[in-house]
Amino acid sequence: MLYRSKPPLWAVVSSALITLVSISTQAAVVASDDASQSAYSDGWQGGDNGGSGWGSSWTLNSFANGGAAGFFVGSSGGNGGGNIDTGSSKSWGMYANSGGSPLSEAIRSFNGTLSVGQSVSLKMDNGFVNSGGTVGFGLRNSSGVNRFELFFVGGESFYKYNDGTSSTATSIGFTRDGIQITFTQNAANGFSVSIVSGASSASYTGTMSGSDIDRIRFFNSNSGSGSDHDLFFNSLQLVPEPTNVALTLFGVLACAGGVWSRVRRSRSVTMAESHTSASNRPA
Ligand SMILES: [Ca+2]
Ligand SMILES: [Ca+2]
Repeated sequence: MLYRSKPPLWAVVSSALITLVSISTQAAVVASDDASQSAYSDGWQGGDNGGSGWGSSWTLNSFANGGAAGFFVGSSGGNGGGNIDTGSSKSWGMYANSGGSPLSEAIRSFNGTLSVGQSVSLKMDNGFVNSGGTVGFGLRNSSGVNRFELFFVGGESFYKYNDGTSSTATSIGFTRDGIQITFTQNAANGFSVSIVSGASSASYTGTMSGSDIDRIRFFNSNSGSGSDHDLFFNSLQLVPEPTNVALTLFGVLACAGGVWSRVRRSRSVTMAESHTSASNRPA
């Protein structure tokens, strides 16, 4: 009876394996892409599926709305300042020229849902942004709801992020040299985001209203006319592999299982000793 109270090894292992398989099927697959991949040698079009690991090809939407909007491949040095290019001077370009309320947006799905421990990183290089324009990216769920956004609003001084509830200004100021952003889901609804701009960097943590991110959306809403107003992205990555996330959790589970096993064993021994003492006690 007492011996049976110790958790059998098969129960601990099967429980951990069920958790591991569950996490592996839910977590997003490791993925990467950049503008120097062959899919973009003829430009950036809807249906392009460069890199590897993604849940979909690019969906590119442009809404002229009285202006002009669209996509191209070129050097992000074209908007002034430095660049975020890969290969032979290539970045993904987006324009949304003044004359109305033009919008260009590029959307790509992950192969799975972003899980605790996984990160999305990318580079963004915006040009000037007219007052009334906004450029940036959002991490969304399958219904298109933004769980997190990072952007620059024309006329302001600093990049901002939005956790789905409110916007917060970062300490990273406007630049045309490009910035690198790493977003990490660090808890069920928690995130951390780090931004590197030249020699400056800043990190923030927060809470989202949901943990079902499965796609990214780049957007240029009316940045303005001229190549110095173009917006660029590049070097999009999703890491680590779900097996690494699962194995880490497997290790935690196995460790917890071992501790639990020792606690139960210790209790059993204590109970066995007291039982022996009780049974040896004179009636
Ligand atoms: Ca192409
Ligand atoms: Ca630039």
